[in-house]
Amino acid sequence: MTLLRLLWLLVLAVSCRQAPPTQTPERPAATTPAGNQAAPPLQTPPENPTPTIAATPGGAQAPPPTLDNMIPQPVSVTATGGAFALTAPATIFVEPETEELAAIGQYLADRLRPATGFALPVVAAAGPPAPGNIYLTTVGGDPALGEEGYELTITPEAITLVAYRPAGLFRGIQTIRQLLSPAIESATAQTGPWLVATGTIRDYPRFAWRGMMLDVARHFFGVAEVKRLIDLIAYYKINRFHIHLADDQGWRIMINSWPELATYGGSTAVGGGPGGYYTQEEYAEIVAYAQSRYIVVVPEIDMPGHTNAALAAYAELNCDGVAPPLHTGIETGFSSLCTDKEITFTFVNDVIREIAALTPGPYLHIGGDEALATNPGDYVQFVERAQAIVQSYGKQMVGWEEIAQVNLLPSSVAQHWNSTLAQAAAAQGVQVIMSPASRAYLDMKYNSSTSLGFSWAGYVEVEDAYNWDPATQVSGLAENDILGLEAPLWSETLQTIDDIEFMAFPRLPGHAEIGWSPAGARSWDEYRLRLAAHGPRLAAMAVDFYQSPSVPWQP
Ligand code: TNX
Repeated sequence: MTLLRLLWLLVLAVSCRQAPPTQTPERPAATTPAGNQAAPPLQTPPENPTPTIAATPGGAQAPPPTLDNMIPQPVSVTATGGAFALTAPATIFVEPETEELAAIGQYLADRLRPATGFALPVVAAAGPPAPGNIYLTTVGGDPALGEEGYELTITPEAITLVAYRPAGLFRGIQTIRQLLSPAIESATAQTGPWLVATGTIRDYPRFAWRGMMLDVARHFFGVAEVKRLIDLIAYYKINRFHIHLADDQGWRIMINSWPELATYGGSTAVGGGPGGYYTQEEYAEIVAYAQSRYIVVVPEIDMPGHTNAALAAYAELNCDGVAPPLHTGIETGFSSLCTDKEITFTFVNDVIREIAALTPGPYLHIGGDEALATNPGDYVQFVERAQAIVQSYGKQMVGWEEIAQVNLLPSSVAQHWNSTLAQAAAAQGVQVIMSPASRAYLDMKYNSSTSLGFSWAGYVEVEDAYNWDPATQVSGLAENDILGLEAPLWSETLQTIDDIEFMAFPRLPGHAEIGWSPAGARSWDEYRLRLAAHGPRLAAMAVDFYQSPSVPWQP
């Protein structure tokens, strides 16, 4: 019998001897998402922080906890064979006492309270707390862990999460969530027990850019839907949310100096539905929500092509001065801003100025793809001016790989999707984000019977989405040319959050792992088992995911 098994039997023996609880645990008051709100004040620790193993009616069937089923796979994991039991008196201690750390502690408490029913107060600590608690700290954090790395130590007495920077604590919290049983993600009180396998994890990302893109232009998705998606991607340690805010079919953000972009240009969608747009306050709310999850929002206004919505809203942006009708089809490549007119650059400057002012992150994406209706010489001149405008507002320009045809600033970033143009970007010393359509496009169908999505880049089964590597995908691009990867979700065929979830899951966790975990450690045969264990987690989060037959899903 293994040591693990012995310890497990011991935990069960202790828990079975306890009487079942006579009352339902007290439910905490409703909590609001951290957002950009000030962190709640730290609370006083409860009188008796000594842990007891929770009674576990029905818990005897629960499998022993393991450190085996994390996505992304951490850099190093050492199991010690025991278990920590999270119980009702537990407190989340944070050190040092800052608003930022209090908010991170509160975020963890908010995730753990609904299923456990525990109060989980968040309290400032001075040094490691008494047994039975969770301790989140940047004190003594190893600088070698970088911005997002963390070290997690679980003993039978405590869960201790140490990071060099607060973002590392936030990423480590996702690991803690994944080490608890899937029921922890349930929105309603569950039985437990809430055991975490003991051991140590040291972890940090391979790539700085691990993104997802949502197209809100072809179909519009509201603030609540976007926030839900942000929460789901945070669970897999994704750190960039690229939002495609304007395309032929819709302009989705209010620009105060050109209001009809949103009010008219945003008034419909693919198929002729009502469309919609974010007010500047709503966009700022999305940005702050992402920021509280250590996710940088990358806003994209696609130019000079993919601009029919803007051209329809303002006749003066057209070379012939005539506004085209709104576009509700799915064709691309037919629209262009008029690069010969100075008003076009006034427009570009106004749009970039307003969006830059609302966006704390360093990046502004100007699109630049499929400008088939723009003369090539005009394209070069346009992108170079757009790049200078982006720079003048203190931001770095990101563009689809077609921008490699112009002189790029070293700080600009090119996004590979479907050509070898990214090589030209790298040759200029520009870093590349990898979004190869045949692997990373979340709008590609899984197979011929997937009703949503397209198949122009092929079918992308869960295995195809996992089995690629950013550093070997395009010849001539090496690891140090690559900033990271991103999985774009285009929305021509998607109308609801369920549609988004079905196309993103379970491929997105694979991309998250490719971006985070060391390359050498990855294999589909091993990954599919970990992914299988995420089925119940996604189900507990009510995610509508594709149950690929190539994954042995756990019930
Ligand atoms: C190509 S990827 C596009 C998008 C479409 C997508 C559909 C890229 C830079 N352009 O405009 O929505 O294909 O899969």
